[in-house]
Amino acid sequence: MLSRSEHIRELLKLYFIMGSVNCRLSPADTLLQAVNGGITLFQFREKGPGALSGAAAVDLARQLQGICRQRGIPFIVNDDIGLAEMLDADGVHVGQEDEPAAAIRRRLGADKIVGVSAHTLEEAQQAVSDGADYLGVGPVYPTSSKEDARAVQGTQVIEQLRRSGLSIPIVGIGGITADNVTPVIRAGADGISVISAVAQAPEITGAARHLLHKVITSGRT
Ligand code: TZP
Ligand code: MG
Repeated sequence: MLSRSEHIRELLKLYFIMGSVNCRLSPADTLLQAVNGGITLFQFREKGPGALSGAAAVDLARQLQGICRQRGIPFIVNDDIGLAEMLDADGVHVGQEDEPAAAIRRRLGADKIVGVSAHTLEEAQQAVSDGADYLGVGPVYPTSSKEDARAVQGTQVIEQLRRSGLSIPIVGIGGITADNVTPVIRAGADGISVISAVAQAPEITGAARHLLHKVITSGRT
C-alpha cells in the first residue's frame, strides 16, 4: 500500500484546476473530457471576473463533484472551507491570504487533503509544520489565468525547496504547457497544476493525455 505522501504524489501528477470562467465548453463537459484524458486530481476554483456566487456556485460545485465521484478523482475546493465542509469534499487548497493551514487541518481533520500555495522557503516550512499535504509552487511561467498572480519565479523556488531537504509533495503551477513541463518535473515537482492548458485546449482529452505522458516521462535528473 502507498504511504499517504506517496498517494498524494500520485494524485499531483496532473492536477486540473477550473471554474466556469476558465472554460470554453460547459464546465461539466470540460471536466468529463479532462477526466477521460487522465487527470489525477481536480480543484474547483470559482474565481475572477464573471465567477458564479451563492447557490449557482454551490450547484456547479455539486455537479462537478458528482463527476469526480463517479470517476474516482478526488475533489478539492479552492479557498472556501465552508463549501468544502458542506459538500464533504476530499480537501481544500488555500493561499497565503486565506485561513492558516493549521486551523484548516484542525477543522477538517486528518483524513482530508490540505494544499497550500507557497512562494518562499519560509512559507513552505510553515505549511509543512501546519500539516499541509502538498505545496503548490509558482507561478513558474507567465499566466493569464490569475489576475493577482505573484512574480514569475521559473523553477528556482522548487529547486530551492528540494535543495533545502523538503520532501513534501510539490506541484508546479502557472503557465505550464506540454512544451515547458519537463524542467518543472526535473526541478523536483511531483506533478503539474494547470488551468488553461486543459480547459482552453482545442481538444481537451488529447491535451490532458499528452500532459500526463509528459509528466510521467520527464523523470528527474
Ligand atoms: N496560481 C498561480 S498561477 C495560477 C494559479 C491559480 C493560474 C494557473 O493557470 P494556467 O492557465 O495553468 O497558467
Ligand atoms: Mg486563495
